[in-house]
Amino acid sequence: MKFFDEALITVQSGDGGRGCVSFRREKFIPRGGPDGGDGGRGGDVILKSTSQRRTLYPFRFKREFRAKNGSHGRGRQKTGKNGEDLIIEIPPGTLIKDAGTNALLKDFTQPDDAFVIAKGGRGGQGNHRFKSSTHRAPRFAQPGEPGQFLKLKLELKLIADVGLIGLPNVGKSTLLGAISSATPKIADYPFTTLTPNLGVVHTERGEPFVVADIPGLIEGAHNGAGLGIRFLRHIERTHILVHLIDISAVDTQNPLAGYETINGELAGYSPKLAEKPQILVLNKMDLPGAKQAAKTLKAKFKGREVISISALTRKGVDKMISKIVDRLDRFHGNEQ
Ligand SMILES: Nc1nc2c(ncn2[C@@H]2O[C@H](COP(=O)(O)OP(=O)(O)OP(=O)(O)O)[C@@H](O)[C@H]2O)c(=O)[nH]1
Ligand SMILES: [Mg+2]
Repeated sequence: MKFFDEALITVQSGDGGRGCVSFRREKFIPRGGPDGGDGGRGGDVILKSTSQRRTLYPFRFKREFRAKNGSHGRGRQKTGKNGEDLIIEIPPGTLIKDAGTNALLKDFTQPDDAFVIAKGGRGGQGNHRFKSSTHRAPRFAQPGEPGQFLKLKLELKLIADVGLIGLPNVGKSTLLGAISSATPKIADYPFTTLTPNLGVVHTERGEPFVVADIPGLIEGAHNGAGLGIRFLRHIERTHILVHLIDISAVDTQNPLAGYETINGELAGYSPKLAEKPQILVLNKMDLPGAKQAAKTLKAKFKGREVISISALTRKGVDKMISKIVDRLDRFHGNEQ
């Protein structure tokens, strides 16, 4: 199954209606003046972010979007009808780029934001507008302005505050399920998670925050190994990363190997992502031998704070949430 986080579409705003050339014809008024009405405005193409949408999946089936043209002007100074706008709904977190140049046109970081991506053409003026003392019977009118045609690339980057990273099978999805109402698939084999999951964590203090669980990373992911690193884009916008380590899978000969693999893959994807603050969390502390292994590992981290939890029994999980909230608070404090 593919997670639809990219799409190529074309949009076309409506053409303005033509202005009309017409002269009044009424009984007893032999030479009526010009009365051609203006053309209507072409419809705009509007992009709108809405929380109802979570992926770019609908764009798999529909890729061409056209707003309606304005109607032509008519006699008796009747203005043509404006073309209807076309509203395209997208999930929050979508970036809109010019498909040719890759230039960023709009970044939808919030829901319920609307943006006119292609403006409809103006309607042409009818001949009654061109009447003057020297030109009483203009036999011309303006054509409508054509609409705009654009090729767009839509790119979804989920909006989450916290990203869960780690090797496959370390318990990322179990943890997401334990702290939010999300119900990701959990199983005792690598690559259970194939697409990102989001969960909202409600805390006793402060705002709820959003956690993204992404597929596990393995060595060489940035060169395409395993599921690759394409899902890392969904944690690019997070403030902090929770680096989850399965204590029962730590190599006692080389305890930091897995941790370093993950950081190497992050760096291979983007230095900016590698520099994000990480909270280190040891999971599966309920398993036998975990305490001893944790001791060995902690010694390697040389005093760096490490939180021990069991996502399964929830032991230590509240403490971890509290640390996350502290970090997020600090982050928001720094931002101002
Ligand atoms: N004993 C124990 N088992 C756990 C704990 N957390 C997760 N597991 C088990 O570890 C296995 C993998 O858990 P997942 O949550 O699917 O791991 P993941 O990191 O999301 O894995 P991928 O999606 O494949 O990367 C499952 O069998 C879980 O039940 C824990 O704290 N203790
Ligand atoms: Mg998973």
